[in-house]
Amino acid sequence: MSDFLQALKAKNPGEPEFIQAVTELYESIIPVLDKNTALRKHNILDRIVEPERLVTFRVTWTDDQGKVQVNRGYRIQMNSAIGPYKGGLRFHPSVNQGILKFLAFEQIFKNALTGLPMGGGKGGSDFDPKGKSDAEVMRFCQAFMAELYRHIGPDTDVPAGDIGVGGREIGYLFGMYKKLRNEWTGVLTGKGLGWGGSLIRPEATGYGNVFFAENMLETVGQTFKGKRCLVSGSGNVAQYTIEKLLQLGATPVTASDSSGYIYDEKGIDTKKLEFIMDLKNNRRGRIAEYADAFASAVFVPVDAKLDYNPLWNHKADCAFPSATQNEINGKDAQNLINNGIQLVSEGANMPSDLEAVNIFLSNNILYAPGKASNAGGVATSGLEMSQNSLRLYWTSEEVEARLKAIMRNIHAEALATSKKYGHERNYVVGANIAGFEKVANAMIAQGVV
Ligand code: NDP
Ligand code: 2IT
Repeated sequence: MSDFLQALKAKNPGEPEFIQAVTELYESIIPVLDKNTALRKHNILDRIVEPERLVTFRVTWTDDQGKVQVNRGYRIQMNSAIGPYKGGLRFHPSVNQGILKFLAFEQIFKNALTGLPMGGGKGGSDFDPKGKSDAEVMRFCQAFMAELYRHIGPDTDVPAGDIGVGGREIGYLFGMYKKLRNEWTGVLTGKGLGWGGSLIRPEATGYGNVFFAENMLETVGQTFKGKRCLVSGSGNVAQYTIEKLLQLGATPVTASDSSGYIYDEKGIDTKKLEFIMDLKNNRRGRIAEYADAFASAVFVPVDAKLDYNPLWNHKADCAFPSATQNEINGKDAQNLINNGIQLVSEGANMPSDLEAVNIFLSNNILYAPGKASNAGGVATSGLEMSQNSLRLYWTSEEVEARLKAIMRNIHAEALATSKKYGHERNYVVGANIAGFEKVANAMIAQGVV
């Protein structure tokens, strides 16, 4: 292992996801570091892995039984070289500093790839929204913002949603920010339509991922028509991935949540997708109910004894992991390959572990890392910021056209960069180097700060 990675590990104990994310980027950029002496002179590598600022705070709120609850809140302001810190908030019991640091680190390069002026950040809490009443979620969001508000602002740091944070939570967070600051500004993205939100922002991550995958298929003269697709997750990203796949003539056959997955051999059609959206967004139920509602589907519960996820062991052409980090391990990747997978495009952040990534690359399938393929969400957040600053709204056609163009540019840039560095069609190398160069050049230009 390199001295750099060894020192990183020693300095960031107990943060395996952060080490994993940095390792993947570092291995891609070695040729750039070797060639560019300015990067070494300005010690960009050691600087870029250190958060500019990391805030952690107590969040105290009262549950419906009158009991006082305590959670831990975080905001990681990772890099502001090319714009205000930008990135989501995650509310999930697994949230810790290492997970948020990996997400904030990925966000730096993803945001750079969009071509919009956004730095990298991430935040959240170990709060678990599952099973909480609306009133409890509101009180938690208000307590969270009562501290966070002093660290953010439309030109400083602009949070958005991620796992466990959707339109409802953004509404409560925004309301509290506005009350505390007495100021209506675009300080959060993912706001509701009619109070500053952008059309297509809810759809953007899933749609963007499918656009990216469509661009990859184009390079081999293919389309989505008739392709069977595996999708994991059943939240925001998964839902709109399925929607766009249907519009393009593909057949999505799976969806999942943390209790298991459904496999629908006839395919998830528009009506069945409506069922999933109502189940997850309104009734907040479990995906198992899908198999009760539709005879063509089976539900497979999570089996902790297995060292692979059977969702990835079905015959399919394309896969869209859209739940969480490290949901595809080496065995899953091999199962996908054995079942003839042609394309894997990541909706989630870092859903494939390092072994899985290497298996995809060595089998020469079309493989898109999340920082390129899921950038449509944050890109459309950037478009929401632009609309808020202009104090006007664009139509859904206009926003979707811009999103599509941004995804096309990211694809073209990652592909061209992979070629330039002698790894043609390796989108990992292409995206990592293209994102890194933009941020590193800005850091060099701005001096040692
Ligand atoms: P949601 O909260 O809307 O949905 C998350 C989905 O993933 C749910 O089905 C959830 O199941 C499942 N899930 C979450 N954690 C786990 C886990 N530990 N094990 C198994 N299943 C799990 O989140 P999003 O759809 O917004 O986010 C999904 C992924 O996409 C994340 O990796 C996120 O970082 C990434 N992403 C999101 C963007 C956005 O704009 N929202 C943008 C770019 C990336 P359950 O309900 O049972 O917990
Ligand atoms: O991981 C991500 O890119 C997001 N959760 C979206 C971030 C944003 O600011 O829209």
